[in-house]
Amino acid sequence: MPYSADIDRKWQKKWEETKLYKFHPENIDKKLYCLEMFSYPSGAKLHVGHWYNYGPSDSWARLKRMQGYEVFQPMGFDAFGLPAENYAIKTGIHPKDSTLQNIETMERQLREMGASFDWDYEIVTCLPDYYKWTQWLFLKLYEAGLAYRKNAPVNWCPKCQTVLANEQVVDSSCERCGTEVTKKNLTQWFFKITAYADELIEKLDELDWPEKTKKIQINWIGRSEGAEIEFKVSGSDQSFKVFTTRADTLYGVTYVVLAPEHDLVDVITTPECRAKVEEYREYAKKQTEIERMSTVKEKTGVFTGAYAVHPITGEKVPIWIADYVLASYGTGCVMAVPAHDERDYEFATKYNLPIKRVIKGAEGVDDKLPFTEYGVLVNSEEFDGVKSEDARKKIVEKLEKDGKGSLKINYRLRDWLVSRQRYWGAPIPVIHCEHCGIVPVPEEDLPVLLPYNVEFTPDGESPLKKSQEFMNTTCPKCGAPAKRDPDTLDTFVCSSWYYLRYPDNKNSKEPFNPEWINKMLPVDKYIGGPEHAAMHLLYARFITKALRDLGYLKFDEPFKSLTHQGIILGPDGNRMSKSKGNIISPDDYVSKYGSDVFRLYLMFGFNYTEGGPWNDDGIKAIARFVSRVERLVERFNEIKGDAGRNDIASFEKELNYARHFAIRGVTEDADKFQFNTAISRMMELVNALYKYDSDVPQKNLKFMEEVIADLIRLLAPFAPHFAEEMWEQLGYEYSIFNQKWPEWDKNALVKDTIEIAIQVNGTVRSKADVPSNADNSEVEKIALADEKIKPFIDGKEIKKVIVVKNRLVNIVAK
Ligand code: ANZ
Ligand code: ZN
Repeated sequence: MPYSADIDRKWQKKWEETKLYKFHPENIDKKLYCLEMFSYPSGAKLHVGHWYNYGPSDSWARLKRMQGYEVFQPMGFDAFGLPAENYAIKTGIHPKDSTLQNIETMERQLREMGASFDWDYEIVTCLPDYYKWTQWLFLKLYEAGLAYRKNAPVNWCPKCQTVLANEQVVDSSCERCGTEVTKKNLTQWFFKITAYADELIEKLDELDWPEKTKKIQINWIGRSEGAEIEFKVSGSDQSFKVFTTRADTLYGVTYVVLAPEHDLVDVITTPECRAKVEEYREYAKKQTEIERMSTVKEKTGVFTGAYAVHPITGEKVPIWIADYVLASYGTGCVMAVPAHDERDYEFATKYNLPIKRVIKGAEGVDDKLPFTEYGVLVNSEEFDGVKSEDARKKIVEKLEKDGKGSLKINYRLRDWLVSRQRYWGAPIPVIHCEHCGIVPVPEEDLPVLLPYNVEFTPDGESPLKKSQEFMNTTCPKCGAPAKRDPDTLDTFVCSSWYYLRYPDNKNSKEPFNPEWINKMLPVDKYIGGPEHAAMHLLYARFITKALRDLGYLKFDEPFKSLTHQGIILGPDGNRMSKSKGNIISPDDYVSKYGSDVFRLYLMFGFNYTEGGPWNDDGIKAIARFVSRVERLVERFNEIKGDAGRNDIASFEKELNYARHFAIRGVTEDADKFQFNTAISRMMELVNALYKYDSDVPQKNLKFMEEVIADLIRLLAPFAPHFAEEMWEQLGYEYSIFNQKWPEWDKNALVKDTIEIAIQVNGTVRSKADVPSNADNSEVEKIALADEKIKPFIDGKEIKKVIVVKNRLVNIVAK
């Protein structure tokens, strides 16, 4: 029976009946935690992306299983969040109903894909037995001062009617729906991820992660070393601090700039300037932060009428407001040095502000600008020969003595905004009491259940606010009537700790047993999309560190090793989408060729970490390869009773070489997720077996059987159903996945002869096979006796013969 989807079903059934993928906790010393980012339960069928995420990574896990690891490979669903809620708004189907329905469908399809997940460890984040512990996590962070509430201008998506974390704003638009994001002042909950900024950078060094991802995290955190310098407001007792990375340019300051939103603006603006300042503040409010940071946008600003006093020279410099200074970075104030900063230069030329050059050879600024009396050239006077960096230090030291400045490190990273004004999420487990303020829900009262009957059409308010039943409660502290928090948690909170729950998913007393979890984690291999570089991966790292500091975990990092898969694009090179009509459905291929052919093709036709535009040119070649293996097994079953030989002759040696070459190649390449070359090695081995079959009339059948068995073992992780079937047809015991992964024999890979080049005076004139164990004088003899070089040395004197072992012989003749 040729391989088909029927064979897939046969083995899936058997695997399930025999619990083949069961994780055995007693083998903890050999555990390998292989985790694929869990899925979002969407209603549609599994698409190529799902297959590409989960197929090859499953093959990797199967490889590890055969190599003797006790693989823990769980799967679950990231089930709260906007898509289900938006779908519900559109269709009227409750998010809980649609989500649970989708999970059922998806789970079935994942099983049909033949992925070796141990479903006993499944988690679903929207179910109370999970989100109870998401709420627990919130309370622990709250107790530790790592969760706090504050009023702040936040990113607001007018379409989704909810706040967004900075990370969820892409090109000033909502990551989910593309609507332009605005700012809104709201009281929100934050997690203090900034407390871990330094460690989040430093510990990256220890991780086996793609360099690009590390860089994204470093840039996102944006550590910046500089100084805070105090300026007094002239004629008042007010003062403000600026953040600068270039204290060495302090003598070049000719004006200062406050962010338009800065509190001091109201206080210092003079009556004559007030109207203009107010008007400008209104204008600035409408700009997004990204627009304001843009280098191409023309700089604008207005004068406040007030002056600041230069902390060293005592000179008066005008105070402006301008939108290129952000309220949320540093101190929200900048000392402007137009001679050495592009933005300041552009601004100063536009508004006719003075420019003082204090550093020689600075780029981008006219070199002929005069030095004024306060302009200090960094390599002159007291700064004679001092490098810019040292000048920075010297100036800060000088300021420090007078209490006017100090070193300061700033971060771009902001605290993580976790509250959402949406329905489909874990309720925030606090109670607001008129008398006691914010009171955490006692742990024994968790979970705070998300009510089912709620009007969730978004109107900017939290939907839960409309549910009296939910909102009204009593204060756990004083017993007075009190209100629940109407907000829900960002879904990234659910996914920031799920890897800790899997190995202990049924624990009803605690989120996980710490002793057990400290044995099971960190995750040995994490596989998922590169789009999670700045959000999920940063949040998960932060939560791990916070729980470590709270005494629950003994490790610093959740994911030791990380691999990103690429993306399969539509045949037109665009992302697959319904609107572009370029979606490729795996189902058609799977029903035509069987899931293993489809899976093999995904690994063979693409470079796993890169992906690329879909094309199915190669899928026929893969189908042919599979049927070639099938025929080989059939053929062997036909001839296995024949009289054979027992000795090892040269053709056996050749086949043995191909066998061990394939074992080494597949083992090494697949381990690095280089599946395409691994599959090529197996194809070569199949060719070698065919050649052996046709060239050698009287075969060593025992040997041939060994090679075929090794081929099927090699194939098993990549074509699991098919390999299981072939294994059975060869008459072996179930299951191939309990077989040991073959090892390669170094000696079989030593070729008897090696081809070397023969040069005369540096030009290659011939090639020759020499015994691989020949010494230099033997090789020299063979080279000199070579017929093809005769014409080039005849009549000449051999001056010298140079032998480069295993590579070439150069004859110097004159
Ligand atoms: C004077 C100066 C002179 C600066 C010079 C730069 C070059 P990073 O590296 O990103 O930390 N700055 C500080 N706070 C700002 C804010 N809230 N909005 C906009 N710009 C701000 O950048 C630090 C530099 O960005 C600081 O150093 C400051 O300008 C500006 F030749 O101070 B500098
Ligand atoms: Zn109270």
